[in-house]
Amino acid sequence: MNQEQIIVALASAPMQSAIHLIRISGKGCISLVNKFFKGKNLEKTNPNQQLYGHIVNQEGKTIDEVMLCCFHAPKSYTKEEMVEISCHGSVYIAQKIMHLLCENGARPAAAGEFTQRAYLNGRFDLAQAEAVADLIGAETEEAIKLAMYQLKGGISNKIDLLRTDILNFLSLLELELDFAEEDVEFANRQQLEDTITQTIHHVVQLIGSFKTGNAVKNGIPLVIAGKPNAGKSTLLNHLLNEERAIVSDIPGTTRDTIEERFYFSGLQFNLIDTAGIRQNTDSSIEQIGIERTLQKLEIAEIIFYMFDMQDITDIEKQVSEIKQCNKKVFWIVNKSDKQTNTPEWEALAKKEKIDLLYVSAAHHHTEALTQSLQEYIQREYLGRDYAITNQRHLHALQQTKESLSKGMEALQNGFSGEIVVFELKQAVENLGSITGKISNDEVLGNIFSKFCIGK
Ligand SMILES: Nc1nc2c(ncn2[C@@H]2O[C@H](COP(=O)(O)OP(=O)(O)OP(=O)(O)O)[C@@H](O)[C@H]2O)c(=O)[nH]1
Ligand SMILES: [Mg+2]
Repeated sequence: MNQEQIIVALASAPMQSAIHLIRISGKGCISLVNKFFKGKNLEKTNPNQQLYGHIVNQEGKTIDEVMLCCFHAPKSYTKEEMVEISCHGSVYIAQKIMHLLCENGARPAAAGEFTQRAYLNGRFDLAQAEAVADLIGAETEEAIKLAMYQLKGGISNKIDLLRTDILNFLSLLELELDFAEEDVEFANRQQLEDTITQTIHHVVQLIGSFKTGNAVKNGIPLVIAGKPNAGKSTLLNHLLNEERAIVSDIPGTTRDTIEERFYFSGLQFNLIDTAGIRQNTDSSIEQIGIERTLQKLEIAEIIFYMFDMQDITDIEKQVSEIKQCNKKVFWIVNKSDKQTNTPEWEALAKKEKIDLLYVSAAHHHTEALTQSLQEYIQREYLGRDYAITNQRHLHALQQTKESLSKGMEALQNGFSGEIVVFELKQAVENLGSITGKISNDEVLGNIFSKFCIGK
């Protein structure tokens, strides 16, 4: 991608709307727009102010009435000279203006190219640039909170501190190698071991935070499972507050899985209603549905396992099968409106060492469940100031941990300085790759291509 060229793109969504925003960036873009702007002379007016006028084509014919704003380098998003044109919200008009500019020296921007230029021009580091995409994609309070933290440099600062600590020792060890013949020791071995131990500890904490970060960013897969007729679809409808799934008293009503987004306590869940699990079914379609249920249980992070309070047969078998999934399970006893006496269920709960949550999905009495879910997500997912949300960062941190552990092993086993230096260098490089201190064109291309055009 040529950094010298003027780029242009629609920053608003390409659909009919009240106003469209066209972004133009690159040296000479003010003079380019000025050729087609009827109003003030853009080259002689102050930057950062809204100007009223018209965009006209080469024949002087008006394309649209617009407001525009010029920015001088480096005081713009890309740190380059920029113009932002607000035109009427017709895609056709916006395209005509962009076409006019492209015919006269600009070119269409690639996805994320404005942010890429901002990064290359030093506006922010790579982790912060990635946070811009997270912020745009954020759909919940928590997602915004984590993206904002990263955008403000919170994650980058943590990474930089760890990297600097290791880098300092690395320099001393390299110096020792330079003076190998004199057998000197610049790096205090005990301090080095302590620093590596502490760094591993922090890296492990960051890796652990990915569970929260990923859940917040991509939603938590939550599967409702149980025997046919337990009331799973009734619960789904109640949680979504709409008649999404068919409910009937015929066991085996839900055949295929039903997936919907569900927002709860500032988090997004991928709520999945499934076909009831039973052993003996003659229907091959129902059998396929059950197989899909089992697949969904594998990808679940949380399972709502539902019993019908009036059916206490083979509960132990069901519990043991679901426990094998190794997921967080909420054990729900539904239809509690029909029966209040529960000694059998309580005995079962005690034997199986599980907590039972009594609800009535049909009568919208699910407080026991929602309260328990609330407590769980508060404990497991919320209340963190920061979390890694990015797969790329996670991978780099895992690599860092591996290198540091190997470095430590080499140190403790008295291996040669070269090996320790090699591993610490790997760790420094991996940490640096998160903030973009070390990066290559391929990595950058991959990151920014996931942005929208115009950002
Ligand atoms: N009394 C009572 N009936 C309920 C309750 N919840 C669901 N039902 C009834 O139980 C029957 C089965 O409900 P569904 O929601 O279709 O059950 P399901 O678990 O999705 O069943 P499958 O799709 O066949 O696996 C329906 O007749 C519901 O009206 C409840 O809390 N109380
Ligand atoms: Mg159902």
